[in-house]
Amino acid sequence: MSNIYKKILVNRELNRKMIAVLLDPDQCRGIILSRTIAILKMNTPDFIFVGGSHTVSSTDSFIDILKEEVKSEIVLFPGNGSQFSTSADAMLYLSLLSGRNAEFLIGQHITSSIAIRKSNIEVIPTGYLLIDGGKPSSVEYISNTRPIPREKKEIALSTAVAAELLGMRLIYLEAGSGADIPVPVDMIEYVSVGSSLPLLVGGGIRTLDQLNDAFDAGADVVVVGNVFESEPEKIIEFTACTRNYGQFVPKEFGEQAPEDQQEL
Ligand code: 1GP
Repeated sequence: MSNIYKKILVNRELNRKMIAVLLDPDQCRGIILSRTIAILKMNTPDFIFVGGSHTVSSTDSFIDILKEEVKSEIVLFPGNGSQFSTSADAMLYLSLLSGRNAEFLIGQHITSSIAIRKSNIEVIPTGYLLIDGGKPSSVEYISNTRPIPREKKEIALSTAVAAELLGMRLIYLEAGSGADIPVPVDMIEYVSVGSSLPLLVGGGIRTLDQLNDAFDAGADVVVVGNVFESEPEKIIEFTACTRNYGQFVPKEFGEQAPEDQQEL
């Protein structure tokens, strides 16, 4: 079994930031998939997340293709229990704690629990918090829940601490794929300081400044998907920026990470 959670904890301890490239099997197909794989072969992000809130394509075959071609660990980011795949290295076992829809708090988990237990997949219980990203998100629509308002950082923190007390291992602050505006940095900072779990942040991050802002505010892993669907080449700069985060890199090194920053 993989030990992706341990890798997150170790990197967090060393203040090494991580990036997850999110691929939705429905969106990443044909020529875009080929270009994306070619780039991922040369630029290995810490993780590839696979999933989507409304994915209908086969997760299994998509992961099998990726595993033949790329080295990154593959983590399921399922929109529902049907997106489970034994081909992945790990899965985020997501509970949509910002909402009050029992189906996404526990229902989908019951549907998939026996199959997950029989598999050899690493399961990472994750408190999933949807934050208002400036426009209605697929998660909001599909789950029929409301996001936490952007200015309510106290609610986000209380929810994150509840996740911690319930025994969850990660917090994911999500503005929704393609959000107009990412999770506010003051909310990331508030949750990061007030809770002790590793923090994933995603939704609407399109630029290196936004990536660095999320890291500066306390995100341990930033998840980026949408922008790579139209411009997979951006994976190169996002991966390099993450590797070099917080380090002085002399110009002659270009985008090559110093040896002591190579991944675990
Ligand atoms: C969505 O947080 C992820 O679940 C990534 O969001 O697709 O907007 O990068 P984007």
